[in-house]
Amino acid sequence: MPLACGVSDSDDEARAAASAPNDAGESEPTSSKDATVPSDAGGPAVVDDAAVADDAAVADDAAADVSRDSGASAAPPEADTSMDAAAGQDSTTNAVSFIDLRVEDVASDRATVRFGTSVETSCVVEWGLSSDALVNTAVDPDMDPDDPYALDHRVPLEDLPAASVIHFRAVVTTPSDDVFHSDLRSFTTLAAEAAVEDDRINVALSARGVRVIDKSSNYGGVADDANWGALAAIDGQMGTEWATNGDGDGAFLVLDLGQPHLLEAVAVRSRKMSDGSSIIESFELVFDDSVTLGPFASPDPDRRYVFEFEEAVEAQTVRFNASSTSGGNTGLKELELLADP
Ligand SMILES: [Ca+2]
Repeated sequence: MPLACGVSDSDDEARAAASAPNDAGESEPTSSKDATVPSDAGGPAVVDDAAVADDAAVADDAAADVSRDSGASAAPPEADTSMDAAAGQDSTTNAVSFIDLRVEDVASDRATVRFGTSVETSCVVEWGLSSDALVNTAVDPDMDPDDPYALDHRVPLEDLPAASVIHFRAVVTTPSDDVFHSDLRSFTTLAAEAAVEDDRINVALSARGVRVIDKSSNYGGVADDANWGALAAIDGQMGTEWATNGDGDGAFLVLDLGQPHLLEAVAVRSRKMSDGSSIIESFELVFDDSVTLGPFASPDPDRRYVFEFEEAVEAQTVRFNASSTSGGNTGLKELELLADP
């Protein structure tokens, strides 16, 4: 597909250019930013300031960003345009500039990358623990697969390691399939808060053979194992989401755990969209079509709620019903059912 082609072509160039100066210890714009931003990153604001200041210094236009993307910081912008053209992309008149690329809401395990583009694009953010191994890909939850192009982009990164330097860049695609990369950036996640010990296991994980036997819908009618499909609610990752096709309060999901379990608690985190819709604010659970518990209030989609049952419930099938929502493409980042091992 066009995105993959474009990405891989300039990947090698960007990585080679980005890693060489690091190894040599030279002070080159991309590597010095990469090295200095995390060191004084006491919090999101510092990262933003540093990033914005750096942008301003090199002129916040398409040439600067695309230039740094290809790593040819000493080369004139024309060289980058021709580089894209050489990769089979006619981007001479379609150069995309990245506007105010920044990191917000940095926590111990997550952060949000935000930026604008000068023309409408679809986007992903590639991230990793090393600038030459951006092995993870995060998407914008607002992105409509049928019309994914927008000027403003908000990409949550989830499941990040605590107290770690996260390297990332934005990759955008225009409607004509031209691919552009932002410069490499980095930030440092916060130290982990003292975790409450919980040696129970999540028996709702798809990796344990748990099946989705019914659901209200998947966004766009996709398969359960596709992006936005129901299995994304039980894959153990906050970075993936099950989204319904506008089911609002009618969202539901039914799991077959494979065998009866004595369930002690449920953990839930809703999805959310930037317009405030799609949040499951409360829900109930129905066990083996007989016992109903809830509603449980889960109003903050940035939080993983854990609800302890007054008495453990033995069940093999569990139905999750949204009770109240903010409407729209409601869904879940993750649904966990906790039991003793
Ligand atoms: Ca998930």
